Amino acid sequence: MLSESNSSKVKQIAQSVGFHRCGIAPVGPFPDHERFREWIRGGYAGEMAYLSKDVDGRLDVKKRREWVRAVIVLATDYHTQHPKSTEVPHDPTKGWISRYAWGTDYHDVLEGMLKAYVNRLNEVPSLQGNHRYYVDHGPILEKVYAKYAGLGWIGKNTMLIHPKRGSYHFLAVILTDLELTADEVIPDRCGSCTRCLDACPTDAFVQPYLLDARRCISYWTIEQKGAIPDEMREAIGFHIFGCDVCQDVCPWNRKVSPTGVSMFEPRPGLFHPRLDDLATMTEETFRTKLAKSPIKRRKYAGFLLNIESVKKRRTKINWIAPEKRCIQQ
Ligand code: B12
Ligand code: SF4
Ligand code: SF4
Repeated sequence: MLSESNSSKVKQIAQSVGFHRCGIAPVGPFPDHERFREWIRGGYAGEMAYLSKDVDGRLDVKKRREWVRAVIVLATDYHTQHPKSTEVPHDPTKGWISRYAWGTDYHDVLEGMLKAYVNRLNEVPSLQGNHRYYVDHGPILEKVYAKYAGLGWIGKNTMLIHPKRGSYHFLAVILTDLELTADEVIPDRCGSCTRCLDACPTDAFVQPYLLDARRCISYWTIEQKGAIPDEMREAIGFHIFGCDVCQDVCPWNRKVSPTGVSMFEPRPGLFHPRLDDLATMTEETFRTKLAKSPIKRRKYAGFLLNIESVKKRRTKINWIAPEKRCIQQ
């Protein structure tokens, strides 16, 4: 059938451009979309006001783009061979920058690949059409589409998890008017595990699969504008920018091999960095050293506030009880 051969061509081209996995989802909407509405109503988005704009459009992409007939979802791994945040020895002079922010900003990397990909699609007569791509910035629930494109299940830590590649990957989606065959959904394999829920330093999970962003370290150290409130400081521990704990303890990330994408390798001084090295950085050094880094989102002043907050903490918060760790075997 034409749609099937087009679907396999779309996947082959994705691999040739450098994406690690590609799947196809129907347009939806899906039952998961209604959860989003509940999440917004519950106030769990905090100050991320953009998430509550045009909720109907976010939940039904056809409302704004009636031509969409399928959704192509692309995953790119960013795991490197470096130890996890739960494995490094406690050292009060050092902080933690989330793994996803060690290298070049994934928005830039993926957008470059997406441009090349769409150009390649349009070179094939049967694949020409409307192809609109998104990495984060669009009103699209990327994890939900990834789930329905057979790229993994949404775990209790709310991350998309692939049975062989775990969760250290970025997602991108393309809305297309091509007629394509959807992939099969991978069933949830979290089972009775609760490691992520137990290990979260700030108790950000209201219940399994439900995250209150207002309690997430990633939210406090990246998304919100001002200084970290005193009452959050101890729980945030050594985290300067983002947090990896609920992924680092997940058994599905235990044996994941490195990505091979050199742009996601840590820049000098960003893996388990010395706090004083970062705190003494001038604005000029911040701009040059962190050019095209996701850390720039926090801006120089915000980054210094984060470091200051980590320096003021008293607890050994990156220590996680051995039974809650997920040690490489
Ligand atoms: C807003 C946002 C955040 C917020 C909110 C996080 C979140 N879980 O949604 C904050 C700032 C906290 C955040 C943090 C991080 N993020 Co973020 N984020 C986004 C963004 C822009 C939107 C996500 C969204 O719409 N969330 C809204 C809520 C409702 O979604 P949800 O929690 O997944 O809810 C679903 C389920 O939980 C379920 N559900 C909800 N309630 C209930 C209740 C019950 C009972 C049940 C059964 C189910 C259920 O239904 C919901 C809809 O499917 C996406 C990009 C995009 N456009 O999709 C990236 C994205 C999700 N983030 C990503 C990443 C990498 C991260 C971090 C790892 C970064 C870091 N290291 O600091 C952390 C991980 C924290 C975590 N455990 O989620 C990746 C995830 C890749 C992957 N493998 O899953 C994405 C897809 C970006 C990308 N393009 O790659 N992020
Ligand atoms: S990223 Fe960190 S703070 Fe946020 S839910 Fe996961 S473990 Fe908790
Ligand atoms: S740690 Fe366990 S419960 Fe949490 S996402 Fe991983 S497998 Fe699921």
